Amino acid sequence: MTIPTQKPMSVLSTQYEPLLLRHPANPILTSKDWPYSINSVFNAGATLLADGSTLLLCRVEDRRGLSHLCAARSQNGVDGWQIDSEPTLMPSPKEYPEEIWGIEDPRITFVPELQQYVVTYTSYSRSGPGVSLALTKDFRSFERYGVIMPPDDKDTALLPRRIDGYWALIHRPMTKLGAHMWISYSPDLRHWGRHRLMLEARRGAWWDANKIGLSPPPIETSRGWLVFYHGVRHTPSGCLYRLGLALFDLEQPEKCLLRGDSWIFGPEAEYERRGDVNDVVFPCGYTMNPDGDTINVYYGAADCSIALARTSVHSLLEWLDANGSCERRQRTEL
Ligand code: BMA
Repeated sequence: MTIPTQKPMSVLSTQYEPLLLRHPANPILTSKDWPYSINSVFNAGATLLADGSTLLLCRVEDRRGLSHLCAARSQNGVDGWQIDSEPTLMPSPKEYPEEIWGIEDPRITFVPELQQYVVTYTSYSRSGPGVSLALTKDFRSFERYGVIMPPDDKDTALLPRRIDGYWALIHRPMTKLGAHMWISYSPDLRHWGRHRLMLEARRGAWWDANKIGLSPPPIETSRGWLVFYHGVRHTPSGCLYRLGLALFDLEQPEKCLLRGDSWIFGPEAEYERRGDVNDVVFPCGYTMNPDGDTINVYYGAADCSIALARTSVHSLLEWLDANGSCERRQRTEL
């Protein structure tokens, strides 16, 4: 009797080289760490402070279901977190009615020209999510600009420098034809125009069909803006949030240079697969190590905790060179 020959491992296996490595201490922050009573903590913006410590501006959901933002600081970005004893930025619906149902999912950009951090976040209004902006020097007092993109819009970050004299904001308006990433320009951070489509959700069975959005703020590299974005796959048992990668032109950021086909990070660990919302990895921030290459990605896991994964600029670019293609070519293939 002949025994059928086994297929080689590479064909049978579903193994792939992970591009983002989960920290063994994950999840690094949960509701149990909080100095006051909360439901959950997730989706944190991240930045390095002047003294080299890490600041996370965390989305905290209270036990009514409404979110506010709370700062956590750590010397090494992994443990020893000093968490503000009370909320750092609360919704102010009296002055800002668009914040009636809370503020969510902050992204932080340090802007050298302003010597300030610009925080963009979702304000949950009666008409749905909109985009709000605030400036801060220290994450203790904030100058609020109010809503800058009306509902339904979210998943926003500011680029750290002007492009051709204008500030540039990436955001994700909802349209009848899908949820795509757009970029808009402003002379003063208040008035926005010159709206351009930046990256389209794919269609059909793709992992990033119909709904995508920016994840952390773009990373400026010598080859372009490196962008992590999330794709939302609707399945009969709920949504699957995964992460993809694309590269955009430095001086024309609406121009996509490379876009990967497969996702690079998805819910696998127990704390990502089970929570208030199952199967969600949702990064809103990263920090860069002094080597200028290692990236610490902070992500919300299953809308319940904050976790950390590490990667590097060179490995992300290498992966895009091997697995990415030009957006224009893809469009014609759709
Ligand atoms: C998105 C946002 C995120 C959340 C995710 C999964 O639309 O609201 O804040 O983590 O859904 O619930």
